[in-house]
Amino acid sequence: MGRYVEAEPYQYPFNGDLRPENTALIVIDMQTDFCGKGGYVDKMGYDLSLTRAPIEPIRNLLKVMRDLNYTILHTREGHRPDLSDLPENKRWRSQQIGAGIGDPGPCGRILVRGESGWEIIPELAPLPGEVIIDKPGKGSFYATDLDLVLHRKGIQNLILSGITTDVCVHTTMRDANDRGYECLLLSDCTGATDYGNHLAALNMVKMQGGVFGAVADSTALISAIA
Ligand code: C5J
Repeated sequence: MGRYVEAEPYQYPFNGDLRPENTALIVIDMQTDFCGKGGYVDKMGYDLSLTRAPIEPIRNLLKVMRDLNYTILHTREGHRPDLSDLPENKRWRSQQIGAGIGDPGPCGRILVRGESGWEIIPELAPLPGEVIIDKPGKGSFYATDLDLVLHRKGIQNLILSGITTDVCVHTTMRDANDRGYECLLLSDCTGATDYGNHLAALNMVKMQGGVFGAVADSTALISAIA
């Protein structure tokens, strides 16, 4: 008899093997630049309430999963101060929308490592010992050691939270799925700069019997593990 989360389109994980020893929660890019006043997303003119919506559900889930000794990982999107890891086209596109990566803003240089806007928001600050992955791109595996860290910890199940659902969370989930991780996306612990895109991103996961994994909310996850 296994342990399952009531999820869509199937009970997660597929094999019922859900334990603190083989399961990690990844909290993606909960940085001021993506959900704080004066950050990158704010400068682009998007509604911050959409990317701030997952803060409380994640905070609550972190407490539960930390108490149960699940592995917790965090990611930060950002670039080196000399911008040597910033593709020219990514910079150009950000300038077109008035939030040039590397340019000064109210929270320091936009999406640059070490600046205040790049920091994880205090409400969701990593605890000592929790792994932080610094990534230059949207996916959490690209140009990082995330895969190595997960393998070393014996992680098979990856639970995804953070922002944004349709960009960094989805890119990470798709890549993790291709690498054989069994993925669960949490609908209330994620958010996008457009609500329709958030819903579409959730739907995409559920196609073809769970083409990238499964979707549930944090309440369903907590009732399975608590
Ligand atoms: C974006 C992210 N949207 N964290 N980054 O540029 O989704």
